[in-house]
Amino acid sequence: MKTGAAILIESLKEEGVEIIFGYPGGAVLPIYDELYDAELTHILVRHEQAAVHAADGYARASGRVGVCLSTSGPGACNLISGIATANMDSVPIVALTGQVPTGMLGNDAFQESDITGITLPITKHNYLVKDARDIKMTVKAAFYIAGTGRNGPVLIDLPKDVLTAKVAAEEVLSGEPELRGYKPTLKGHSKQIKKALELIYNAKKPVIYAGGGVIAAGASEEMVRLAELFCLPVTTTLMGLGAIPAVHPLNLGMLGMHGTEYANYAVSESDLLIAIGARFDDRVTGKLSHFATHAKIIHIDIDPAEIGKNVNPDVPIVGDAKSVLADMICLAEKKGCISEPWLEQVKLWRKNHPLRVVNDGKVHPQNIIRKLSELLDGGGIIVSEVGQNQMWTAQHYGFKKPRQWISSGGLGTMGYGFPAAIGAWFAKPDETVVVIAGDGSFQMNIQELATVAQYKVPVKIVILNNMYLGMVRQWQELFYDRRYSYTELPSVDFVGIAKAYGIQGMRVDSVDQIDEALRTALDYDGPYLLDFQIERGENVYPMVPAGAAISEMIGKHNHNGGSDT
Ligand SMILES: Cc1ncc(C[n+]2csc(CCOP(=O)(O)OP(=O)(O)O)c2C)c(N)n1
Repeated sequence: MKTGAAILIESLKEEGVEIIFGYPGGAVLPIYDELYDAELTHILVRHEQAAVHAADGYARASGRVGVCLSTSGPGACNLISGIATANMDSVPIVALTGQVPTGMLGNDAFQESDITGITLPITKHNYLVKDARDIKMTVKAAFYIAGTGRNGPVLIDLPKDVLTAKVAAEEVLSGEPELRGYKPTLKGHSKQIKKALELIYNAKKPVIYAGGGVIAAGASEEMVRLAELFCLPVTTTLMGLGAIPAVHPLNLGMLGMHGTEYANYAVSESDLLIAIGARFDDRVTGKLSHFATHAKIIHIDIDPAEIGKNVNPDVPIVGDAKSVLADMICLAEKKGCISEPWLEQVKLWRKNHPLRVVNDGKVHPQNIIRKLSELLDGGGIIVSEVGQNQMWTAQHYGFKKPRQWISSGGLGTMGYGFPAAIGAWFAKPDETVVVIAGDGSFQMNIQELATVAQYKVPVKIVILNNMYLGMVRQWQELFYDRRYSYTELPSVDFVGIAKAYGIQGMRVDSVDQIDEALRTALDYDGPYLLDFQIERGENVYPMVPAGAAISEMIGKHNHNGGSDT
């Protein structure tokens, strides 16, 4: 006879789970009792929100399913923004929650919350397990659903009596779960693929618009090969950074609200947009009716629900990006560079409209990120928080490969970065993991300094400290007449706080300290916090105001390469 909790742990191990991020409580005591001597690593975070973000960071860095565990009621509710974050960015996680005993469900019992009801719209699927015999099959199905098709979070709610129930081994349901109606389409339709190639052959101003789906599908190599075959310029979304090396001559960087000017011009002028694993998010398209108006559109996506959601493509292809692109490359007739004048035009835009960096002896965040990129040679795993820090990092770090860049894109969750960096390090302990944070975001999960100290997680924490909720302050400056309503943050002694947790740190307030400070942190054998006092009023440019066309940027250059604003 085995308890439900024992079956759960066994099932997790069968799925190859090696690490769980969690926080205990009454409803999950049976699971914690099993974990006491299980051959499974459990990381005790200091807030359930950090558990789910860590599981998410682990999943993004490794490509495997991340797992988190919380108790019922308040514990489960603390997972919500992390589950929603994973859902918006299609990250495979399995969240395990405790629940009150089945007999008390619906009674407003102590620490009860209807977590399957609450998370229904933000999970790919969720389960309330009412019988211990179902645990194994449920775990199997959950991992399968989370990690196939368009990846996403799955929640399993486990009532306490189900966890303590004893079941004979032969009673445990096993085998392959039957998932009626769930059959992701992996292979693209060959006729559509041929049509797409025809459009490419005939294009004069083509652009690839690559999203996070390229990285999720492991399709970067194929994407770059297709681009090289016909010399197609590539722009990526925030989530697609790393799909093509930053230094690749065809790479235009990010597009959209804080994209490069040249990417936004290229997309606006294009006559063919090849969207791969991207979802035409409003931060990318700006005013939809003005987005790529001259372009025919090919849309490749694994999720049929994405096709036609925001734009109607001329050639829709449902399938796994890796498989579709491989088929395209196979069928492609070699035509060489299809449009030299277009490449020349794009090059000219790039030359005349570069991202701006200022070297005036002050501490500017762009320079810090460029220096970090130089010192790590574009390597490492770079995790960001949300706000200006995120956009500066996206713009200026020279990412080389997929799964190097971890950031909350769709939901934009402050407090995500620090715990996600912890999870990423557990996935890739040989990598240098750096979290770049705003002073506001960092304070949202600052308690995880304790977790870092306890497990000696050698993450490097780079705070771009402007003593503001910077991105909101930027909007207030530009669109609310400089009325800085509740966005100023008082100075915090972050180094002192780090020290209190037993973590080393340094405050940096002059430009000539930047290089040495970064080197010190990177060389240090353990976690290290750098508190950079950056120019307080610095903005992220260029910027497409909400609701404008992406070619209408604030902070752009004039066409000779000089400054407009
Ligand atoms: C949980 C959460 N609350 C509020 C916001 C809205 N928001 C977006 S950016 C931002 C300011 C971020 O400030 P900070 O972390 O200091 O970073 P900075 O922009 O200064 O780099 C806020 C409040 C959010 N994205 N997430």
